[in-house]
Amino acid sequence: MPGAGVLLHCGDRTLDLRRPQVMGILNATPDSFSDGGRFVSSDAAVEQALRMVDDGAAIIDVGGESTRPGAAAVTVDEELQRVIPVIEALRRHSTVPVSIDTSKPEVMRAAVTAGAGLINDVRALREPGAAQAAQELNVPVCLMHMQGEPRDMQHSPHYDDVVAEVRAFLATRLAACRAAGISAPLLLDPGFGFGKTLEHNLVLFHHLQQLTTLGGPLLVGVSRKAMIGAVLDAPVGQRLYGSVALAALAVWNGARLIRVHDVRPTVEAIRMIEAVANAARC
Ligand code: PT1
Repeated sequence: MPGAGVLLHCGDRTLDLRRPQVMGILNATPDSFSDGGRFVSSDAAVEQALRMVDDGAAIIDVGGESTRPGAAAVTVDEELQRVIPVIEALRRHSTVPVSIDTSKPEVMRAAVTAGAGLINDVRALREPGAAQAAQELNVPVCLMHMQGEPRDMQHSPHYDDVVAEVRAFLATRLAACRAAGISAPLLLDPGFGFGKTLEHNLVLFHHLQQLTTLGGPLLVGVSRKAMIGAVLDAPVGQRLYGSVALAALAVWNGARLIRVHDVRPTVEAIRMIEAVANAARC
């Protein structure tokens, strides 16, 4: 279980990455929390978040833009309308740290003002104004690798050496963020499923440890993804055991934060990995 173990200060709340932890996924999109119409129900979203906290999630990741393969872009206003009420309600009902899953500087600013303490950006602060917003907001940021854009990223992913290229991308973005004056902690994420074939994902996972030496704690998100569906020939509703297996393997190989839908089973698997990792010869 290699990798960087640190206490992350997320605004007024703390995320203890001295132990591997689970990030609970909260999709603030109408397909997830609709009251039958076009609006996200904050009540239903907060209820699910509180359940994830009870199950052991150390942070809740709120997202209003779907970044699944084929997903269309959303406007700033739409994204704000989805995530801000959920963040505000979550802040009222819990002391858990909140992460905002966005690439838009306007959403980063409004979300951190509403109480989010970490920025999770699948575009690694490459959108115009995003790096400056993150620098000013001074909260930890997760930088993720993606080839292409969600709409077309799975059309023809190509790498000469996926491990070397993802590693170099993360190193370059880390250096660019430091050069832009960002001094808050930076997490790094290989971006499983983001412009990668099944083989790319498996090779990247096999060599995950090579990303632990870049200098930032590693975040891994594989929960219910197509790579599990492809190996198991299973629809999205039958990917729990595959997801938990990969979460455990990721932690064993140095990941510090695992982004998941199914919090309780993942927390239990991680606690067992931790017990073995910490065992001393006697
Ligand atoms: C992730 C991630 C994310 N994934 C971070 N943020 C999604 N830091 C959203 C599929 O192949 O891994 N890391 N935010 C969800 N996106 C996807 C992508 C969902 C691919 C599913 C797939 O099935």
